[in-house]
Amino acid sequence: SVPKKQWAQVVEKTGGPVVYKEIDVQEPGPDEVLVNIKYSGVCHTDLHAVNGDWPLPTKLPLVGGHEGAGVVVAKGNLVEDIEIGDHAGVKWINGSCLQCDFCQQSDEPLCGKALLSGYTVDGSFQQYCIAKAAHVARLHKDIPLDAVAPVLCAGITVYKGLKESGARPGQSVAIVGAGGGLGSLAQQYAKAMGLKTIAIDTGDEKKKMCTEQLGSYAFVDFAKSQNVVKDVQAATEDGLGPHAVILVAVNEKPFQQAAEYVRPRGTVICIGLPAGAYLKAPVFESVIKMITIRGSYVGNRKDSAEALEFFRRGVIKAPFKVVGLSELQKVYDAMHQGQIAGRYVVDTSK
Ligand code: 8ID
Ligand code: ZN
Repeated sequence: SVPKKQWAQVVEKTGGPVVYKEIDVQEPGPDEVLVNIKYSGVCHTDLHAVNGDWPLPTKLPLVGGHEGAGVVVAKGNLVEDIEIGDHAGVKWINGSCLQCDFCQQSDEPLCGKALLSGYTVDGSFQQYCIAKAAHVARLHKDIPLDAVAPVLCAGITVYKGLKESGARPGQSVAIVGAGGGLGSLAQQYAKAMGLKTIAIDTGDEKKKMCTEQLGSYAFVDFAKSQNVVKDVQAATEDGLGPHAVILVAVNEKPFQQAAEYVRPRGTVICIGLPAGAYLKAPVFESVIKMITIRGSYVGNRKDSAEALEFFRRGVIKAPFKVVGLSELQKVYDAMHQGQIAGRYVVDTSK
């Protein structure tokens, strides 16, 4: 049976810190499910939410988290296609109207009424989380709930971004911010899609992870390199630059550089959301190289199911570390310092 009280990490004021405390368990509405979250990944978006980095206010008090994997324990009376006991994932898109132009074309992330887990509605840094049944990710029971958690945002987002890039098997993709959560999964999805990856990030731990564990054939250390643009181009076979660039760094600088090193006809995909940042590209080179620069925002329900299926097949393996939910603030501190290689996952029972 579902308890009345539960442990959660609560943002009481923008800027933090998060407060670990007991709060009430909510009841699902008619079109909602209640998921007993077992594990949740910690995304840099959660830290942006704590810090109020973006021009979009969060609810307050707020329970963050949007990579929540667990078990359905209650459901509303309109929910027919998911059963109590099923495994489910709470994603960034908690719900959407399902009626607007965008929802009708399965661009649900663009829905003006989209509910955002851990941002405009309470998310997965609690033991019992509500999500709209239409959007909750269905997880096969043979999928481990700890390892799959990061796929629920990071995996879906980079898989979608790679599709949006139009890169084809055999081509090369630069992953900028490769040592972080999204970046580590991006290398695995790219590899599974037959792409070659150049990892860009900093430090020996991330270099080792990217080249020895995640399959990148080259690593450019942005802090050590004298000229990132030249080094990235030099890392491609013919020196003309990668066919696509996936920007998942939390820093404005690489958003200013990517158009310079991407290959002619290439595509720059912007995913990272550094506070107050602007895109900048030289008009001359952008025009004569015929480059494309586009934004990519999570994924729709089908992208999500596809990204999860790659994971279920065992072709996506990215490192993660598990700590108790009670230790979330420590994870944020390490993330702020750029010290996390891969992803942290919190165990809501501790
Ligand atoms: O749908 C979306 N567009 C979406 C979905 C999910 C997350 C966007 N995001 C955004 C987050 O809000 C965040 O801004 O993507 C960004 C990356 O999230 P993350 O992967 O969870 O962050 P992380 O684990 O902290 O990794 C960031 C990496 O960037 C590197 C850091 O060293 C770190 O490994 N980095 C930085 I900061 N500056 C860099 C630079 N100049 C850099 N790497 C290369 N060059
Ligand atoms: Zn996220």
